[in-house]
Amino acid sequence: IPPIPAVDFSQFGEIEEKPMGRLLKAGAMNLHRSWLNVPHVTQFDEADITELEKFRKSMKGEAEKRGSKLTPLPFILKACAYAMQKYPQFNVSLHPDGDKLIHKKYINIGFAVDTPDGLLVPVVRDVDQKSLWELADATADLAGRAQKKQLKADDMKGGCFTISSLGSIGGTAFTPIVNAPEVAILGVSKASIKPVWNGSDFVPRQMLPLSLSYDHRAINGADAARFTAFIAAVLADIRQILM
Ligand code: CAO
Repeated sequence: IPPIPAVDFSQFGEIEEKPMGRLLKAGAMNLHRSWLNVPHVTQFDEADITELEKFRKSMKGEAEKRGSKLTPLPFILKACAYAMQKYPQFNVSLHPDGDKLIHKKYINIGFAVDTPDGLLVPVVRDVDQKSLWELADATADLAGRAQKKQLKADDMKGGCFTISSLGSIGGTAFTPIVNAPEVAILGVSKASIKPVWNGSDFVPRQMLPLSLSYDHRAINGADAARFTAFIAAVLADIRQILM
């Protein structure tokens, strides 16, 4: 790759050099490695979370009693785990020899946590076997420990898939970088009320933007479209997980 030429910026104005921290450097290396190795494609979709949000808000009192915080994230984790069961081609890694796919029989999902020192991706284990309360508590615990620099190396290992949620910040869509050797990552942007045509009228619905980036060596575009639409459908009616 042709290197970006060095520039002496001080000739244009005052500058200050600050060393990059260990976490920032490690993150930069991982992202660069993925970016260069993985042929990325991003699939966009929207989930109608109007009913989900009504249910989540109705559980606020119960959450407070339990000392839990029920954000959309546990629901998204659960929907992704369910989609990975239905579409196991998303729960694979490419074997380094390039001849095989390694299929995983467990569903561990990482989620990106923004910290003052850089990005951390703790992993929630066996998401398919955990209740929404357990997922709410596990994500709060991991995110809290990430902020306090208290994560252990094992807390960040063994992920099969990653969720990057910028929903509490804003934006309508983005193209996340696959957390290789995983083969897909779901970006979540801020939900907003939109007019949606129901066949006879425009009705106000709360829509959650989804951006699924995937490794096109392991996953084809039609499967990515089905997988993302399936996550959207599950979030639109979370009762489907019981079926
Ligand atoms: N749309 C609208 N509102 C949302 C939302 C969404 N998609 N997702 C969360 N919110 C709301 C929450 O419901 C909460 O509001 P209430 O208190 O009224 O319920 C508020 O935003 C704050 O949520 P939170 O940030 O405390 O919790 P979270 O579970 O949504 O996210 C975490 C936790 C750790 C993922 C988040 O704090 C974080 O660090 N996000 C940044 C991740 C990141 O940097 N990704 C980029 C990586 S580079 O690819």
